[in-house]
Amino acid sequence: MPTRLELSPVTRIEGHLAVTTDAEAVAGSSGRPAYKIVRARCRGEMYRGFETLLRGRDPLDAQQIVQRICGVCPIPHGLASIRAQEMAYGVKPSPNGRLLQDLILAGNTFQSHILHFYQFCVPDFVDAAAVTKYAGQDRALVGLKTWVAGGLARGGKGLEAYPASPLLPHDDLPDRAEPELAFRLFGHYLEALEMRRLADEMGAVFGARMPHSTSIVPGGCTQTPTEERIGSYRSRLRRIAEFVERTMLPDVIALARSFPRYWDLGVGYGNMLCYGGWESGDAGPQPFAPGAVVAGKWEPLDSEAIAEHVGFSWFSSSSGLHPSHGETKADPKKASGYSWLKAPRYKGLPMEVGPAARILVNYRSPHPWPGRKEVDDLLRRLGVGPEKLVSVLGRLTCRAFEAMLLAKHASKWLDRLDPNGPPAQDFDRVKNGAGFGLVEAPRGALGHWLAIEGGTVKHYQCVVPTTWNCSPRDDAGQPGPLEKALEGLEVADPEQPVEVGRVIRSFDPCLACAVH
Ligand code: NFE
Ligand code: MG
Repeated sequence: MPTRLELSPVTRIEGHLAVTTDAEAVAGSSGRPAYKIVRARCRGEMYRGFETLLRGRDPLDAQQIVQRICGVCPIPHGLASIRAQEMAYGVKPSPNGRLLQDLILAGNTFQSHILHFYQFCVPDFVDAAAVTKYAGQDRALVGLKTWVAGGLARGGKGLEAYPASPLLPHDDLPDRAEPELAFRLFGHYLEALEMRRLADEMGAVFGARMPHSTSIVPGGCTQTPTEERIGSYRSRLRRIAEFVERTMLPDVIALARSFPRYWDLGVGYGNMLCYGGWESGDAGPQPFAPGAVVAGKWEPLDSEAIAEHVGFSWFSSSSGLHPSHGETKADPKKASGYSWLKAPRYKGLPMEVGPAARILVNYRSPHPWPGRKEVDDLLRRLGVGPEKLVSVLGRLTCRAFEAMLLAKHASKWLDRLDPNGPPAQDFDRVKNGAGFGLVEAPRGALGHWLAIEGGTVKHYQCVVPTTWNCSPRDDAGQPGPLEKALEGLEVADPEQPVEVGRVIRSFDPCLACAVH
């Protein structure tokens, strides 16, 4: 008899994700009985309605409103809206304007990637109670040890905020990192909080404030790139670059060496989509070019081939529409529905988006890509081939690796800022027009589609990275990418399904974004 396993909500992420899996008993590799997932369903548990509340508003307000879709990745939402407006207004950002927008996005991406690994992912692999056994002198770890030990001495008091987390004593927790690795990762957990503060400060240098920037506008940015601001950004970028290269990437590699079987878990379809997105000015190679990988083969991006299915979503809208005429009609009682996410498909296929998609699409591209040699070096260090990048560990290593790559690009973008040049390009508003903006958010390909009529928003649709990754089944019954990645996964102990959490979190889901 299949066993139903319900994880709701999945903790440590933004918003409400529920995952239901059906598993059957199998002989486990350790000789004990285990459970193998035969099917999984991802459910977005809330409706937000940004696409409908934008209708009838001034399009210039859109980049402010859409940033409120998320506190983790507000900048890509703002920029997708700005790209869509720029297309509608027929304006191209000034060179400074584009660089400033990309530098603000870079700050936001560092913040999000560091958050994902240390705050969301590490607790899946490390039993924090192990820190009570720490005998070294590291001040951060000694502080953490005192805090955890105090909580444990009070019977978990003060730690109740983490009911499902390894901060509570679980001597029987399966498959956890050895103490030495645990000490190392938890020591950096605290440093990561400081790095995230720096990354948000970087965003605020040109973004005027974070998390929701007030300075990004169609045509560029309202903050001028003064020498002082450039210096302020650069000093923080240096520290982030050093942290990513000397701490985060080595930590991810150390984790990979301790849990090598996760190169083969959470694999899924392997179809990858990348919008490119980083296009500062017109000079110099950019971090990622757009494209797709389908059945292992690269192909150019065709944004007309995107459609959203709603057969299994709580929407009564027509299914299979391109987002330029997509609809958002909520139908919470729809019998076939099981999620508030739509199911975006590319040429009818479920596609994975995110750091692994950005890297694999560019790695497989026939065009020259400056990152290819560095990916080869990384793969050599890891002792795996590029096909392994579609896995739990592939997603984690790609995230840290691309943060390093991005830091190098951001440093060059800073060099190209002209303190005497205009930070934005002027433009004329239009009564009627349409456009779309494709960017790369930390979690992957993000698109906003806009139509303006009579000077106000007539139509607005967002297709968001987590909507791609955590989508429900489409009209043809094909599971979404995360649903597929969970199929066949073995769970050693259904009371402690750590494997499921590790696969889910490798996609870095953000449900606040996904349901928008
Ligand atoms: Ni709310 Fe977002 C998603 C990212 S879209 S975190 O999914 O990254 O900009
Ligand atoms: Mg949408």
